[in-house]
Amino acid sequence: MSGPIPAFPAGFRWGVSTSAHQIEGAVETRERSVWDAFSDRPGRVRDGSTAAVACDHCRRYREDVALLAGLGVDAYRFSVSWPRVNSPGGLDFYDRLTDELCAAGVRPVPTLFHWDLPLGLDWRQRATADRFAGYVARVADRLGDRVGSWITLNEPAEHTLLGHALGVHAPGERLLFDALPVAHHQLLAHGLAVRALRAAGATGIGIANSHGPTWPASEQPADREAADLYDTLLNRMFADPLLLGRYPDGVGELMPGDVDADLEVIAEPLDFYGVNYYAPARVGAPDGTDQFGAELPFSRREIPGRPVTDSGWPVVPKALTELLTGFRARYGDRLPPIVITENGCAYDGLDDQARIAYLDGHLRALHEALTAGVDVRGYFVWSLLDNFEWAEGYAHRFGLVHVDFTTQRRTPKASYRWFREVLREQR
Ligand code: IFM
Repeated sequence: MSGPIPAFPAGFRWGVSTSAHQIEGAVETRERSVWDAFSDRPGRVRDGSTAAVACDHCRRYREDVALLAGLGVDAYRFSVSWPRVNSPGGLDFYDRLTDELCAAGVRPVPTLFHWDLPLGLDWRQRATADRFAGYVARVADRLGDRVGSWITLNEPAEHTLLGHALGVHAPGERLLFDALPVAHHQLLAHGLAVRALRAAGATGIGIANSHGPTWPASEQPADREAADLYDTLLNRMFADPLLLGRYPDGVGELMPGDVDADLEVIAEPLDFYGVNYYAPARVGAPDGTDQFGAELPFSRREIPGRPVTDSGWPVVPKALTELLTGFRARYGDRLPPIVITENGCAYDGLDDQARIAYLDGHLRALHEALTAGVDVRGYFVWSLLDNFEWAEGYAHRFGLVHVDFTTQRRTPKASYRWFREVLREQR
């Protein structure tokens, strides 16, 4: 850290992100999702916990909006739970939340799918994409008069790979490469949702895709090939169809249905492209040590000399600059303005100086990307609150605000006060 964060352009949008399943609780007032069923299976969530109560946000949302207003963010990215919208009165909650945000001067940025698929639906089925578009139309009809920015999907790559290929997230399928249709149907769902939102008059539409540079473990051909495959599966397979209207070489023929016709839907123009960035990956040929216990055609390696967060993820801020300049080079004028829709880290403790250092470093790296000519319009920290971190349960704390999960007491951390100060200086 050295001196104040450089000034971002006027109008740059600052925010924080959360997701429904990770904070809402109140499971008894909504349908069940694949994550409820997954968490009930012994051994699937590390600490045996579920999101039944989580941050009890459905009841405490006013207190949470006050925390947002106190922080001084322009915008709040939350997700709408499809199982809740399917339940009587479910949309009323998002109606109240949206009103509360608008009254506090915080722009609502809803994500329409953040992994909590209604139980009984399955992304292997193409029909799920049509069902999604119908649900999106209902949400847009209800909230569209107050929402200026929409996000269709969160991280379809992780939902495909962790949830359907490797089985370590819900719904717990271990399909390996047979999970590819899950990716295609989510991308199709995204394109259909864009059309549904446009039909409802929306003018600010994007997606939140996770991306990170992939670094070969060595210059050996086997390592380079493994890294290239990893990059295809994690990065290009989810960005190319949206931004270039095609799959990377060798992928399209593995996808189901009339892929060319679907790609026209998938490539509907976007108003912004959301990037969730956490860390780069160093990847080599299989070395028999893969953490997922599956025979994968690549293996992730440590990045020497880099500190790691409580999730074990390396801290490499400059990789964010590399990612964004690389995106600009690959997609050129096809790339709409970028918004960083997630960036953050897991660290324990209220005096979270390591989180401050992480965010400080990444904001400087982001500024460098702007200076290099990448059009970035906003930055959202993951996350407002400590929350249910999926298969890790409550062990990994990503919040700017500490949550005591016994009392539900919220306590702003040092990073909350630091980010508030950054936002003051930027205005
Ligand atoms: O908590 C998750 C979030 O739901 C999606 N992106 C990564 C975060 C940290 O793991």
